[in-house]
Amino acid sequence: MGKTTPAVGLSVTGERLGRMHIVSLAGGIGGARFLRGLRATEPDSTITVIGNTGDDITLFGLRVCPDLDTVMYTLGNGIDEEQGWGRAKESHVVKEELAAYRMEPQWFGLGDRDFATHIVRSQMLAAGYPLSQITKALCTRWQPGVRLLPMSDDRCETHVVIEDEHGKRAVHFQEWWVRLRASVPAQSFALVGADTAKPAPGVLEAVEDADVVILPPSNPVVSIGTILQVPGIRDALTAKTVVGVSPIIGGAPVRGMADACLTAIGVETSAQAVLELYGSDLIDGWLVAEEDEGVALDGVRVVARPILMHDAEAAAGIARTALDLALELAR
Ligand code: FO1
Repeated sequence: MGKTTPAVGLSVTGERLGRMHIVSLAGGIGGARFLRGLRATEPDSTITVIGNTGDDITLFGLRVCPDLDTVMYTLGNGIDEEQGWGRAKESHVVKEELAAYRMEPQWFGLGDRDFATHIVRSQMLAAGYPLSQITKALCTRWQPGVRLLPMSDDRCETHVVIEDEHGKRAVHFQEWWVRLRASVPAQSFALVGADTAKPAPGVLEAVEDADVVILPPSNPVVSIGTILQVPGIRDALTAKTVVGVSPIIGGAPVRGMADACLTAIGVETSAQAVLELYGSDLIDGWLVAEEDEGVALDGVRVVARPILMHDAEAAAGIARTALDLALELAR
């Protein structure tokens, strides 16, 4: 079933030979929480996270990378746990001052501590550093315990085509997601810049070197789907053993607005439909909730178990199951 023989093997006494290399694609909140579980269940393995940068936005002259920051803050213990994004113990004085100057947009909540990250990133971008090196520098402070790579150093932004009283137009993903709360149906998504984007340095090598690849329950359209659109990444992954965790339980997304995104691309909101969206050329194993155990697709091993990440313990258990399934399929 598996397409590669993992570098790890089990010696005759059963211990693991060498460190396992795991690659995981991640979006925002759900992905970051899953990765915390993956790291907890595999403290000795190296984990390379390929982060979505389609959500990135320039505000007040600063480059903001929400999904990279959510992974970095969550794994670095700086996240606002209950919000799932942004910094803990945050204040918003700069935001209030910007509003006093009638600066727009006011609908995106940038906190004072968070601003420092965007100032460092923007200063390094202006000095000519690529996003991958900047992310590495920021992670030196946060020590997330994984190697965090942007999917690309090239600018690729998800824009959303909508039609409302102002006519048909494309808005930045964050405006659709945060200001509109996806209340206006997305007619389509466009990953601006995808056709000329290259995988960031180290991305293809990490996939090539991986023993297994795990897809967290991130948004299959605007997070995982975005990363798969960077030329070269999806092809590299199809050569590996890949196990994904369904982001849909029953007929609803666990969090976020994956249903609005799936509907926009004409895909039903179900664990079966997302598996078919990813395809059996990419997915070897698929974790679904017990209520979805009827999900099936030729060439894919489907495992049903609780997949709600209600706490860190649960996330680690789900990650463990995904990893064990991947190792079994990789043999
Ligand atoms: N999400 C919101 O719903 N409202 C916000 O005001 C908001 C601000 C924000 C600032 C920095 C950041 O890194 C993330 C932020 N997010 C906010 C979350 C963000 O829109 C999503 O996490 C991702 O873009 C989707 O995964």
